[in-house]
Amino acid sequence: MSTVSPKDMKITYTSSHADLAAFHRFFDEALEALEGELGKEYPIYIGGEAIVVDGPKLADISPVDRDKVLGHFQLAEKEHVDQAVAAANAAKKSWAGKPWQERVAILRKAAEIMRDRKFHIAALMAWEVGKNRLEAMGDIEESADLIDYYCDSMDEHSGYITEMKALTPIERNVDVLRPYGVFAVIAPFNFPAALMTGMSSAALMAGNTLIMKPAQDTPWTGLEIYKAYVDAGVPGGVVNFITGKGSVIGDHLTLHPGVDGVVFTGSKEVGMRIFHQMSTNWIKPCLLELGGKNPTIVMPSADLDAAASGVMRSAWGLQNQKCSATSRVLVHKDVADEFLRLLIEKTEAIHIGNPVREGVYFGPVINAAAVKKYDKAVAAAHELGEVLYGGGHLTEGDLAKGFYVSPCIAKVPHDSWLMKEEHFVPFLGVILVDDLDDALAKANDVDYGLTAGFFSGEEAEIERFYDEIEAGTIYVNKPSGATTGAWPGSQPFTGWKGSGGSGKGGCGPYYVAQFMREQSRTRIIG
Ligand code: UN1
Repeated sequence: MSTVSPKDMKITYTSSHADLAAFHRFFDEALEALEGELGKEYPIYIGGEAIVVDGPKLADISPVDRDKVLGHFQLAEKEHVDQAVAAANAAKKSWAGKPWQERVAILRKAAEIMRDRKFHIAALMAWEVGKNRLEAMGDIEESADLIDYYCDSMDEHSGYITEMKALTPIERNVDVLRPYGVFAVIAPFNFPAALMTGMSSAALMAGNTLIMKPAQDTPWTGLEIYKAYVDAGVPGGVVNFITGKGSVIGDHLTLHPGVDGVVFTGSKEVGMRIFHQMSTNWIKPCLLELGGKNPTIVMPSADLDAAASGVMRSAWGLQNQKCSATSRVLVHKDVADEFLRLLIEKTEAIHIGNPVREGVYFGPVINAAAVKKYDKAVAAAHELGEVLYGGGHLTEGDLAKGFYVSPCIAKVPHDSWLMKEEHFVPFLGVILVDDLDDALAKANDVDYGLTAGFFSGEEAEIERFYDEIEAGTIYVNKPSGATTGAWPGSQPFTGWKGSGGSGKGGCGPYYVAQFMREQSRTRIIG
């Protein structure tokens, strides 16, 4: 039996080096312990105070099993948003006034706390999102690594305090990056730890105070991130935590006059609405990561088995509910038959089921609305193209209790809406292309530009892909995930065009700086 400790075991989205027997043992223990915690009620936190809202609660139901109620969360109203914004404003002077090294030290501690609790958080996340074990662990590991990486950015840049050139001998010029004030942090359901942590930790170490709002479907994982901050020493008020319906409190929060900036990951539709509405008297920072319609191109010179593996993993990991997922394949007509045969073979071999169980790769989609979206895409594919694989609901045995659909592969026309819009369900569109010109033109002919994958054995083709693809996070010949698996410090996760707001991504060297505004300080000393 392995002697490795739970904390020392490290899982990333692409790692296969861990002692998996020990991993599953620790995971089983965490799941068992979790059973005793189910069904509790959780408050919101404003200014460090736990608050219970009168009226109905938000039931946190597992997509794996609709009868499994993980917990009951508060449905915050607009007045709670007002209170949270007031608390964040009251706390901003003291937090921004702390030496940056102190903020970094507190946040590094939060990362350690997340690592201490990672099996617990991964276990509850697996139930809450319908994520498989390794993906759930990757999500919380990434969270801790994001914090450390952003802390390293602060250290490397000495807190973004830079001595500038003196124009005359009698002056001293210093450039400082300073926080904006209060940030609203709005996270999606699919990476409820990593995306919440990435956005919030960068905002915090930059010296901002926060109102954190997790997605309606994943409040519990969001709460665990809040708790890690507070337990590490982030004062209540500096972080505030509210749960509720986006339709009730979302706009009130993002458009609040007391909010100085918004950082949001979610749909392009919502992100663009926030962007257009939030700045009235002056321009406020609005950092957006808005999904993708990510292509993978397969050329005749490619290792087709590697290409099929890469597409299989990036199309079906988390049931395609990743902004980074491959949702379009552009395969050269000369190798299309063989590539599709391999892709279908690998898709057929996927273990579908309750993703909380050992060895299952593919679980349910997040909710009933996602099933509807899937049905609409499949119906359109039958009408406009040809469904090659899947397309139905899965209801055998225990699957009937959850939101299960089969992975669907369909040939559909490039100019149909199926190939232009992000569906966020397990639907993969395939088109055949004539050559690299055709592939690049079609790959770029969408509003999005987040990730892209390329499989080719030709150096000149690879260089053209690098230069001409319109996407921020690109991968060549990666069988462990054609377009997925970005990691802090290794792959900045940057959305171009409709996929992002600032052209600088999370996981990258320029991220933290975006949460600050510049101040040039000139002082005459002689
Ligand atoms: C997302 O895809 O929604 O690169 C976020 C990846 C992960 C997820 C990013 N870091 O696949």
